Amino acid sequence: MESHNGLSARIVEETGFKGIWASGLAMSASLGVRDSNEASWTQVLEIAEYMADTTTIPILLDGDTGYGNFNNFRRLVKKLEQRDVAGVCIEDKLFPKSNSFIGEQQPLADVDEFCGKIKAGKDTQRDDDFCIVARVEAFIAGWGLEEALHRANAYREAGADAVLMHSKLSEPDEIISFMKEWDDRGPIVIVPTKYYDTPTWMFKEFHISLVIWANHLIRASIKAMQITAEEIYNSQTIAAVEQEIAPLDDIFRLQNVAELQQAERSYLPGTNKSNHDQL
Ligand code: SPV
Ligand code: MG
Repeated sequence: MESHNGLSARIVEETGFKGIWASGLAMSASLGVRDSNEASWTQVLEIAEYMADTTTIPILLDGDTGYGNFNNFRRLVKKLEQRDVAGVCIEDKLFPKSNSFIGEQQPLADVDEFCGKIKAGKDTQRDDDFCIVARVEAFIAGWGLEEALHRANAYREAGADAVLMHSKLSEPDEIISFMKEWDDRGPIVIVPTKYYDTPTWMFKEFHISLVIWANHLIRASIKAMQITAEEIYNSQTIAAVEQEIAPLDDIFRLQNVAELQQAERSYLPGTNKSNHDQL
Protein backbone atom coordinates (compact mmCIF):
# COMPACT_ATOMS: atom_id res chain seq x y z
CA MET A 1 0.00 0.00 0.00
CA GLU A 2 1.21 3.46 -0.94
CA SER A 3 2.37 5.89 1.61
CA HIS A 4 4.07 9.25 1.26
CA ASN A 5 5.25 10.27 4.74
CA GLY A 6 5.72 8.96 8.25
CA LEU A 7 2.08 9.36 9.19
CA SER A 8 0.61 7.55 6.21
CA ALA A 9 3.23 4.80 6.57
CA ARG A 10 2.13 4.24 10.14
CA ILE A 11 -1.51 4.04 9.05
CA VAL A 12 -0.58 1.47 6.40
CA GLU A 13 1.15 -0.72 8.97
CA GLU A 14 -1.58 -0.51 11.60
CA THR A 15 -4.20 -1.40 8.97
CA GLY A 16 -2.41 -4.72 8.50
CA PHE A 17 -0.58 -4.40 5.19
CA LYS A 18 2.61 -6.41 4.86
CA GLY A 19 4.60 -3.74 3.07
CA ILE A 20 4.79 -0.10 2.06
CA TRP A 21 5.16 1.40 -1.40
CA ALA A 22 6.96 4.71 -1.00
CA SER A 23 5.40 6.12 -4.15
CA GLY A 24 7.26 8.74 -6.16
CA LEU A 25 3.96 10.18 -7.37
CA ALA A 26 2.50 10.38 -3.86
CA MET A 27 5.65 11.74 -2.20
CA SER A 28 6.12 14.41 -4.85
CA ALA A 29 2.42 15.33 -4.73
CA SER A 30 2.56 15.64 -0.95
CA LEU A 31 5.44 18.11 -1.40
CA GLY A 32 3.44 20.03 -3.99
CA VAL A 33 5.83 19.26 -6.84
CA ARG A 34 5.59 17.17 -10.01
CA ASP A 35 6.52 13.50 -10.41
CA SER A 36 9.42 14.56 -12.66
CA ASN A 37 12.36 14.32 -10.26
CA GLU A 38 11.65 17.82 -9.01
CA ALA A 39 12.20 16.54 -5.47
CA SER A 40 15.88 15.64 -5.17
CA TRP A 41 16.96 12.13 -4.28
CA THR A 42 18.10 13.20 -0.83
CA GLN A 43 14.72 14.81 -0.18
CA VAL A 44 13.07 11.51 -1.14
CA LEU A 45 15.54 9.65 1.06
CA GLU A 46 14.56 11.83 3.97
CA ILE A 47 10.88 11.01 3.52
CA ALA A 48 11.75 7.30 3.36
CA GLU A 49 13.68 7.66 6.58
CA TYR A 50 10.64 9.12 8.35
CA MET A 51 8.60 6.18 7.06
CA ALA A 52 11.17 3.69 8.32
CA ASP A 53 11.28 5.39 11.72
CA THR A 54 7.52 5.07 12.21
CA THR A 55 7.09 1.49 10.99
CA THR A 56 8.44 -2.05 11.21
CA ILE A 57 7.17 -3.54 7.92
CA PRO A 58 9.31 -3.51 4.74
CA ILE A 59 9.39 -0.38 2.60
CA LEU A 60 9.91 -0.58 -1.15
CA LEU A 61 11.08 2.81 -2.36
CA ASP A 62 10.04 4.02 -5.78
CA GLY A 63 13.53 4.99 -6.95
CA ASP A 64 12.38 6.30 -10.35
CA THR A 65 15.32 5.80 -12.74
CA GLY A 66 17.87 5.59 -9.92
CA TYR A 67 18.53 9.36 -10.12
CA GLY A 68 21.30 9.10 -12.69
CA ASN A 69 23.54 6.35 -13.97
CA PHE A 70 24.82 3.18 -12.23
CA ASN A 71 26.99 5.24 -9.93
CA ASN A 72 24.16 7.40 -8.62
CA PHE A 73 22.06 4.27 -8.19
CA ARG A 74 24.64 2.37 -6.18
CA ARG A 75 24.97 5.34 -3.86
CA LEU A 76 21.19 5.31 -3.44
CA VAL A 77 21.27 1.61 -2.55
CA LYS A 78 23.95 2.23 0.05
CA LYS A 79 21.97 5.06 1.64
CA LEU A 80 18.70 3.11 1.60
CA GLU A 81 20.29 0.22 3.45
CA GLN A 82 21.67 2.62 6.04
CA ARG A 83 18.14 3.94 6.56
CA ASP A 84 16.42 0.58 6.94
CA VAL A 85 14.57 0.67 3.63
CA ALA A 86 13.96 -2.91 2.43
CA GLY A 87 14.23 -2.41 -1.29
CA VAL A 88 14.09 -0.14 -4.28
CA CYS A 89 12.32 -0.22 -7.61
CA ILE A 90 13.94 1.41 -10.63
CA GLU A 91 12.32 1.95 -14.02
CA ASP A 92 13.90 1.78 -17.46
CA LYS A 93 13.26 5.39 -18.47
CA LEU A 94 15.51 8.44 -18.69
CA PHE A 95 16.28 11.04 -16.02
CA PRO A 96 14.32 13.23 -15.41
CA LYS A 97 11.43 10.81 -15.70
CA SER A 98 7.73 11.60 -16.14
CA ASN A 99 4.84 9.79 -14.54
CA SER A 100 3.79 6.76 -16.60
CA PHE A 101 0.28 8.10 -17.07
CA ILE A 102 1.40 11.38 -18.64
CA GLY A 103 2.09 11.61 -22.36
CA GLU A 104 2.88 8.93 -24.91
CA GLN A 105 5.98 7.15 -26.18
CA GLN A 106 8.28 8.11 -23.36
CA PRO A 107 11.89 7.26 -24.29
CA LEU A 108 13.25 4.12 -22.66
CA ALA A 109 16.69 3.43 -21.25
CA ASP A 110 19.14 1.32 -23.23
CA VAL A 111 18.75 -2.29 -22.07
CA ASP A 112 22.45 -2.91 -21.49
CA GLU A 113 22.89 0.34 -19.60
CA PHE A 114 19.91 -0.50 -17.37
CA CYS A 115 21.27 -4.01 -16.75
CA GLY A 116 24.55 -2.45 -15.63
CA LYS A 117 22.61 -0.30 -13.19
CA ILE A 118 20.85 -3.35 -11.73
CA LYS A 119 24.16 -5.21 -11.39
CA ALA A 120 25.81 -2.22 -9.72
CA GLY A 121 22.95 -2.07 -7.22
CA LYS A 122 23.12 -5.79 -6.44
CA ASP A 123 26.90 -5.60 -6.02
CA THR A 124 26.54 -2.66 -3.66
CA GLN A 125 23.97 -4.04 -1.22
CA ARG A 126 25.35 -5.53 1.99
CA ASP A 127 22.16 -7.12 3.31
CA ASP A 128 21.19 -10.25 1.33
CA ASP A 129 17.51 -9.43 1.89
CA PHE A 130 17.67 -6.02 0.18
CA CYS A 131 15.49 -6.20 -2.95
CA ILE A 132 15.99 -4.55 -6.29
CA VAL A 133 12.89 -4.50 -8.45
CA ALA A 134 13.36 -3.68 -12.14
CA ARG A 135 10.40 -1.96 -13.72
CA VAL A 136 9.67 -2.45 -17.40
CA GLU A 137 8.04 0.53 -19.10
CA ALA A 138 7.82 -1.07 -22.55
CA PHE A 139 4.01 -1.25 -22.59
CA ILE A 140 3.76 2.28 -21.16
CA ALA A 141 6.00 3.60 -23.94
CA GLY A 142 3.93 1.92 -26.64
CA TRP A 143 6.16 -1.06 -27.33
CA GLY A 144 4.67 -4.53 -27.57
CA LEU A 145 4.91 -7.83 -25.78
CA GLU A 146 8.17 -8.82 -27.46
CA GLU A 147 10.03 -5.78 -26.11
CA ALA A 148 8.44 -6.23 -22.67
CA LEU A 149 9.59 -9.86 -22.54
CA HIS A 150 13.05 -9.02 -23.84
CA ARG A 151 13.54 -6.41 -21.14
CA ALA A 152 12.04 -8.49 -18.33
CA ASN A 153 14.36 -11.38 -19.23
CA ALA A 154 17.42 -9.17 -19.44
CA TYR A 155 16.73 -7.49 -16.09
CA ARG A 156 16.07 -10.81 -14.40
CA GLU A 157 19.36 -12.15 -15.74
CA ALA A 158 21.16 -9.00 -14.58
CA GLY A 159 20.13 -9.90 -11.03
CA ALA A 160 16.83 -8.13 -10.38
CA ASP A 161 14.96 -9.82 -7.54
CA ALA A 162 11.65 -9.10 -9.23
CA VAL A 163 10.29 -7.43 -12.34
CA LEU A 164 7.54 -4.81 -12.21
CA MET A 165 5.52 -4.93 -15.41
CA HIS A 166 3.54 -1.74 -15.84
CA SER A 167 0.52 -1.07 -18.05
CA LYS A 168 -1.79 1.91 -18.47
CA LEU A 169 -4.64 0.12 -20.21
CA SER A 170 -7.99 -0.01 -18.45
CA GLU A 171 -8.04 -3.80 -18.92
CA PRO A 172 -5.27 -6.18 -17.79
CA ASP A 173 -4.74 -7.51 -21.34
CA GLU A 174 -1.06 -6.59 -21.63
CA ILE A 175 -0.26 -8.02 -18.22
CA ILE A 176 -2.09 -11.27 -18.92
CA SER A 177 -0.39 -11.71 -22.29
CA PHE A 178 2.95 -11.12 -20.58
CA MET A 179 2.24 -13.56 -17.74
CA LYS A 180 1.30 -16.31 -20.21
CA GLU A 181 4.68 -16.00 -21.90
CA TRP A 182 6.70 -15.30 -18.77
CA ASP A 183 6.00 -18.78 -17.43
CA ASP A 184 7.02 -18.08 -13.81
CA ARG A 185 10.64 -17.23 -14.56
CA GLY A 186 10.73 -14.93 -11.53
CA PRO A 187 8.50 -12.82 -9.28
CA ILE A 188 6.29 -10.27 -11.05
CA VAL A 189 4.97 -7.08 -9.49
CA ILE A 190 2.08 -5.05 -10.93
CA VAL A 191 0.46 -1.66 -10.35
CA PRO A 192 -3.20 -1.96 -11.41
CA THR A 193 -4.08 1.74 -11.01
CA LYS A 194 -5.71 1.91 -14.45
CA TYR A 195 -7.16 -1.62 -14.57
CA TYR A 196 -8.58 -1.26 -11.07
CA ASP A 197 -11.74 -3.22 -11.93
CA THR A 198 -9.80 -6.46 -12.36
CA PRO A 199 -10.58 -8.80 -9.45
CA THR A 200 -7.59 -9.66 -7.28
CA TRP A 201 -8.22 -13.41 -7.62
CA MET A 202 -7.30 -13.03 -11.28
CA PHE A 203 -3.87 -11.67 -10.37
CA LYS A 204 -3.37 -14.69 -8.12
CA GLU A 205 -4.48 -17.02 -10.88
CA PHE A 206 -1.83 -15.59 -13.20
CA HIS A 207 0.85 -16.05 -10.50
CA ILE A 208 1.54 -12.38 -9.91
CA SER A 209 3.63 -12.14 -6.73
CA LEU A 210 2.90 -8.63 -5.56
CA VAL A 211 0.24 -6.02 -6.25
CA ILE A 212 0.92 -2.37 -5.42
CA TRP A 213 -2.05 -0.13 -4.58
CA ALA A 214 0.04 2.81 -5.66
CA ASN A 215 -1.64 6.12 -4.87
CA HIS A 216 -4.84 5.57 -2.95
CA LEU A 217 -3.93 7.23 0.34
CA ILE A 218 -2.69 10.44 -1.25
CA ARG A 219 -5.83 10.55 -3.40
CA ALA A 220 -8.03 9.88 -0.36
CA SER A 221 -6.29 12.63 1.58
CA ILE A 222 -6.65 15.15 -1.26
CA LYS A 223 -10.39 14.55 -1.37
CA ALA A 224 -10.75 14.73 2.42
CA MET A 225 -8.74 17.96 2.59
CA GLN A 226 -10.73 19.56 -0.25
CA ILE A 227 -14.08 18.72 1.37
CA THR A 228 -12.99 19.91 4.81
CA ALA A 229 -11.34 23.12 3.59
CA GLU A 230 -14.38 23.99 1.50
CA GLU A 231 -16.81 23.30 4.33
CA ILE A 232 -14.88 25.54 6.76
CA TYR A 233 -14.42 28.24 4.14
CA ASN A 234 -18.11 28.30 3.21
CA SER A 235 -19.57 28.00 6.72
CA GLN A 236 -16.95 30.22 8.42
CA THR A 237 -16.97 27.81 11.37
CA ILE A 238 -15.32 24.56 12.32
CA ALA A 239 -18.42 23.21 14.05
CA ALA A 240 -19.75 21.17 11.15
CA VAL A 241 -16.52 19.33 10.38
CA GLU A 242 -15.63 18.33 13.95
CA GLN A 243 -17.38 14.97 13.76
CA GLU A 244 -16.13 14.28 10.24
CA ILE A 245 -12.40 14.49 10.84
CA ALA A 246 -9.89 12.52 12.89
CA PRO A 247 -9.97 13.44 16.58
CA LEU A 248 -6.86 15.05 18.03
CA ASP A 249 -6.32 11.94 20.15
CA ASP A 250 -5.88 9.97 16.96
CA ILE A 251 -3.02 12.26 15.96
CA PHE A 252 -1.37 11.82 19.37
CA ARG A 253 -1.76 8.04 19.15
CA LEU A 254 -0.26 7.91 15.65
CA GLN A 255 2.63 10.06 16.86
CA ASN A 256 3.09 7.68 19.81
CA VAL A 257 2.94 10.48 22.34
CA ALA A 258 2.41 7.88 25.08
CA GLU A 259 5.94 6.58 24.54
CA LEU A 260 7.41 10.03 25.07
CA GLN A 261 5.42 10.50 28.25
CA GLN A 262 6.72 7.21 29.59
CA ALA A 263 10.27 8.14 28.61
CA GLU A 264 9.95 11.48 30.36
CA ARG A 265 9.00 9.70 33.56
CA SER A 266 12.17 7.63 33.25
CA TYR A 267 14.63 10.25 32.07
CA LEU A 268 13.38 13.74 32.88
CA PRO A 269 13.93 14.65 36.51
CA GLY A 270 10.90 16.15 38.25
CA THR A 271 8.36 14.96 35.67
CA ASN A 272 4.95 15.19 37.29
CA LYS A 273 3.16 11.91 36.73
CA SER A 274 -0.29 13.43 37.09
CA ASN A 275 0.35 15.73 34.10
CA HIS A 276 0.64 12.66 31.93
CA ASP A 277 -2.51 10.81 32.77
CA GLN A 278 -4.37 12.71 30.07
CA LEU A 279 -3.67 10.44 27.14
C1 SPV B 1 4.28 5.73 -8.30
O1 SPV B 1 3.42 5.41 -7.46
O2 SPV B 1 4.97 6.74 -8.21
C2 SPV B 1 4.53 4.88 -9.47
C3 SPV B 1 3.44 4.14 -10.04
O3 SPV B 1 5.63 4.90 -9.97
S1 SPV B 1 2.79 5.06 -11.35
O4 SPV B 1 2.25 6.29 -10.82
O5 SPV B 1 1.78 4.21 -11.94
O6 SPV B 1 3.84 5.34 -12.31
MG1 MG C 1 6.69 6.49 -9.50
